[in-house]
Amino acid sequence: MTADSLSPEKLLTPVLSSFWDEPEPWTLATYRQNDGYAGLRKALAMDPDDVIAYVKEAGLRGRGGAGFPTGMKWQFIPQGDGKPHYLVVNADESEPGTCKDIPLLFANPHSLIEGIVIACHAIRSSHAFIYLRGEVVPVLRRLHEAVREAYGAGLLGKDALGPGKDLELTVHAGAGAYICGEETALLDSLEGRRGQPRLRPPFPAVAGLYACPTVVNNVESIASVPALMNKGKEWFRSMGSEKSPGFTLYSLSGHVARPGQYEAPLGITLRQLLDMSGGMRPGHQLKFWTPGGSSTPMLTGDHLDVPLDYEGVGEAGSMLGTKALQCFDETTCVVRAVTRWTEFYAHESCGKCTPCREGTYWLVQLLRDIEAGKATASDLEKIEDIADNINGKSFCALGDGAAAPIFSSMKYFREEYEQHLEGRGCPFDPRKSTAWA
Ligand code: L3W
Ligand code: SF4
Repeated sequence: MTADSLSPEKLLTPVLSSFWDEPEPWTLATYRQNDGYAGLRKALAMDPDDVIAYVKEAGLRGRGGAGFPTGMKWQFIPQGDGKPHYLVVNADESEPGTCKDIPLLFANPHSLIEGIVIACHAIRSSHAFIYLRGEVVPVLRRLHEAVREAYGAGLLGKDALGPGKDLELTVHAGAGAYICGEETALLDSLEGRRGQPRLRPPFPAVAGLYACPTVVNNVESIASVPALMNKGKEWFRSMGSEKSPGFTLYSLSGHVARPGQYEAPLGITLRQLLDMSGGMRPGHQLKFWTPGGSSTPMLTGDHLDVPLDYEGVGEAGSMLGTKALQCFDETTCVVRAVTRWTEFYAHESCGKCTPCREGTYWLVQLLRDIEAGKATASDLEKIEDIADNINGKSFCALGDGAAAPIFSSMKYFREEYEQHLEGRGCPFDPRKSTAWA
């Protein structure tokens, strides 16, 4: 049966979110009642290299934005090198619109802890870290509580990975800088320095935390491993597509009738997700959307049937990114949305490289002028030129992410930019329009 022929509800494949509605789903007891730590038992009975091979064969790809194969990343860790190996979980979720890891940690922290123990067994690590976005204090408390429970149950700590094989897990709260979600800036921050990206290569797999081999994985990537180990790679591959298999969390937000987390196979479409979630808010139509946060080029209503996997969205000229589907209807001014996102990138630019530090600042000045009706046609060429000088010429992905909404909005909505020029200002301004009524 193809995904197209299934009813909207049948498309849902709740795994990580399967018991979020139960009372206190975050406790070890509830997790165990729902098959919790069954995958770990299977993994610990296997040779570490076989666990890596199994995850590779299952085809799990990183859920943090880049879709890099998880098993391959684990395999990069050199063995027999005499150095400590580290696992660092990137829980610094801050990409605009992205809101999957925080709810997952809040509702089901043990899926991450179980995944961490499995991954540490696979890469032969005895110390793992969770780098959590610092602002989410309730999640920090819940995570600490879950880690305490896991230590109490012997799932972490002495002999956690077998006789004589201890495992420590440290939870670290960041201080609210978006750039610390970039893996090497995160490592600098974890080491106690100002978080700024490092030159890659060497990749963290070779020289990461304290210059030792380190796997940096997203929360959802690691949390997906226990179910994969427990139910098997064939079960995992029965969902999604050949190159992008498995289930995943899609975060729907914006002008939709029922925003929230929808767990479904990779490769379904926004049309199917909107069918599941009651569509756009009543009486309104989709104007533009992002597949994975604002760093992924925006798409339009013409792209409703693009498969949400790394290939389909790529072919449409965007990236799947974090699967943060922000949906905007016809009442939204695209210039205003892009200006707000660009203000975010300018504020969060770490300042290490000139194209991003200077370019994002000037983009904001020009976009604010356009929004206010103070710009001319030559300013549109200027913003394209500046975005061109940021894209591919910056030190890390934040620069490319800042350029993405400029290029994609100019591609699809150039006319709307033009409508703002030379004293006209925003056509969506409520004082001029009834669009907001
Ligand atoms: C060893 C090699 N390791 C690559 C590893 C690398 C990393 C992973 C992916 O950015 C994207 C970004 C955001 N030997 C390796 C290797 N690796 N080659 O593979 O690397 P990369 O460079 O493709 O991506 P990245 O630097 O991890 C992630 C986009 O995702 N994004 C997500 C943002 C997410 C947040 C958030 O809040 N969660 O900020 C959205 O679009 O723009 O392009 O581990 O080490 N030869
Ligand atoms: Fe810092 Fe921006 Fe350069 Fe990245 S692209 S290193 S965030 S200044």
